[in-house]
Amino acid sequence: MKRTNVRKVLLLIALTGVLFGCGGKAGNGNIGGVAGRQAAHTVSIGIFIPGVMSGSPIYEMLAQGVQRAAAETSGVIATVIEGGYNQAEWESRVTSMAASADYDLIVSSNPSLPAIAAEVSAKFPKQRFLLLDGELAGNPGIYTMRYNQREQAYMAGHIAALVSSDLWSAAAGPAQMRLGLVAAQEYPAMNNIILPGYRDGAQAVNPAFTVDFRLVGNWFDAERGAEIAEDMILGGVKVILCISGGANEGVLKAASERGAKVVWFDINGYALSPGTVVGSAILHQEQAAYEQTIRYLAGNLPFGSAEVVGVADGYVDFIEDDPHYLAAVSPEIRKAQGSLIERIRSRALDLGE
Ligand code: RBF
Repeated sequence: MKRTNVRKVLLLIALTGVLFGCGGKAGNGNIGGVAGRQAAHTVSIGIFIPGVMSGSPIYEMLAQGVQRAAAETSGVIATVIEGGYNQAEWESRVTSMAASADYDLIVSSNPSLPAIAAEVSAKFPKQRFLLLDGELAGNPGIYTMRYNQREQAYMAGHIAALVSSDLWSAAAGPAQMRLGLVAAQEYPAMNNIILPGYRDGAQAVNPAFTVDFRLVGNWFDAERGAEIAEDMILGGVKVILCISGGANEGVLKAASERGAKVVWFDINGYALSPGTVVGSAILHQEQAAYEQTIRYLAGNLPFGSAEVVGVADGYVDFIEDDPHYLAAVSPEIRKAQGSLIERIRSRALDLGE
């Protein structure tokens, strides 16, 4: 995978597209399935949300980025379609979108979407897909851009371990060398990338750290999220990473009531509970969605290819300059975390993908 300055290239492409007012149609070989549509000079984009927007910033950022690109380009409309929490229905929802031929491009985000899009693509080969947070190479109808979530989770585990060590100080036993990870469900990116990345980041601080990994069972149940977090905290866990959509709210509440700490994922979460949220390992998904949509509208999205982007490319990050972070975490911890981030950013530390 080519990981050279993807961001700079994308910005250049974006700028070119905007300067020349690319509305998407002219010379755009990548627009398919629009033959019957009469609205000349209109490009229609369907944003498929695999779940619901509320409580899942990764989806809010997706929609915002695509809509920003659409708003800046004349003759482009973008429509949000929420797929809901029943994952068994997603393929038929996306099939209907393709069958309607209403959308030149279907945009979505989630590791399960490439397989769904491939099924739909076999039936509707002219339909084009732009998929973030997932990976599939070689399908001429599909472009994917996956984030390096090993880096994201590693940074989360590193700050969690630093903060936990600080809270327990000396004389920590096995129960004190445990960090929490509350996930909504299991999926390959969670089990094979995020969980091990989180554990490895913690073990870079101290090899004795282990992870208490638990599942909510859905992406919305805040009460269940709170119960799990409480149980973890009673067992000695002081710092919890939560990746469970709307259920994160419950984890945050339980932690703040019991003096435990939380690491946030995907967006800046410090202000949600100042002093309780001690880290934010984020994705620049709004920017990615914006840039890739602009790239599509300029006729330059390389369908068939799969890109992976990380910290050094500017799409994965850890927020170090938020006043709540400065207030919540000691200078020593910030220094240790900052040096890790710098090593990843400069590629001195290569964590793999
Ligand atoms: N992340 C969310 O924030 N909200 C969701 O509703 C959501 N649903 C998902 C459903 C499936 C089947 C999979 C595989 C992932 C889902 N994710 C969801 C996780 C998302 O892709 C990503 O891993 C996390 O947001 C962490 O970056």
